[in-house]
Amino acid sequence: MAGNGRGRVLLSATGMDTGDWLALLSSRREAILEPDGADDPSISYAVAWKPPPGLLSGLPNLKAIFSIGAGVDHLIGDNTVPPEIPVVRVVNPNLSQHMCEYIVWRVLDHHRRGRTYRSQQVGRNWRGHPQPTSDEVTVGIMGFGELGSAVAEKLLALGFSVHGWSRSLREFDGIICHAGERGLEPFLAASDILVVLLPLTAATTGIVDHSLLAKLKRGGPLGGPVLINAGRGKLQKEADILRALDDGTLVEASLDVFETEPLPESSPLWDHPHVFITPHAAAESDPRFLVPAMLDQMDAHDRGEPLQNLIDRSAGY
Ligand code: NDP
Ligand code: OXD
Repeated sequence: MAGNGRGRVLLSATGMDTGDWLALLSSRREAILEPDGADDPSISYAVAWKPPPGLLSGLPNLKAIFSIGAGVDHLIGDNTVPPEIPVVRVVNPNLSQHMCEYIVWRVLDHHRRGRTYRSQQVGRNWRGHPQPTSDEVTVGIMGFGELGSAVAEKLLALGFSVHGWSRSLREFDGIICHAGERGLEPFLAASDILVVLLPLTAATTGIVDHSLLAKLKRGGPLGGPVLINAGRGKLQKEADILRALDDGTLVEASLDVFETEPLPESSPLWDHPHVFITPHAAAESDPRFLVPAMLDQMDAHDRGEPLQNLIDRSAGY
């Protein structure tokens, strides 16, 4: 145990700047930055993003793992993470706000013909196009959880029709909800813009393929279906997305996540005129908002209170 009688926190974050995370964690608890702390019996909690395999199984008194992201595929995919240790994921208004901003930005850009007008500007071309209203456009949100439902609320307020798809059937005012395999086809058939906010699990890997895209609504007011993926890159098959864009199955795509990240320079997605790319930047975890919430949970757990936002290992998210 640390000097004040409370367990230490181990921070392990691959591919990220850890300075602010460590400083904020250290403001209320003793915190150690990996590679220090391996096998340390004084560590009670780990705060982790893509930790090195084996690290978390070596901590004899670990009480809980806090994922630095909402997605936990970085932990679930590592079979050295001890199955009996609870995993807390990020559910936070700041993260939801960032994701809402990203999705609303991309939906409106596709809806208001951003690509067409940007390319016209290059040619100094003064030409207007018919503009549907938002209520003529249906946005289908695939993955209707914390982020999907927050996004749905913003899109509804803008007047879009919204459908949601999840594993279990949800109820949400103003939204047509679908669930499971049986609900997938009607959900896709209603969607002009498909927003993917699913977690990456065994059941969702590669789900966004050509056959799925071919089931999206045809003949809608945007000239064809649009894809926005801010969930995980391995949900999508990029070769299929390119084929769908080239054969007219899709008209445009906004992609924030990729099968391989960073997106390799050789990827044809970079040059595709109908693809808009951001570098997994839709909703970054901001330690100023997330660390205090993690520390509060650690304190509450030490007092014997239950942890919030635990993942379901068997479902994989
Ligand atoms: P949640 O767990 O709250 O929601 C996940 C949703 O997906 C739920 O509605 C769930 O159904 C549904 N779902 C899961 N598996 C299936 C399935 N097999 N079939 C149908 N529906 C399924 O997650 P969040 O909303 O918090 O986050 C979603 C994902 O967003 C994260 O896992 C992460 O990958 C990604 N993300 C990306 C970021 C970025 O910057 N690009 C930032 C943050 C998150 P049910 O409601 O029945 O459980
Ligand atoms: C997350 C992410 O899962 O940033 O939170 O991708």
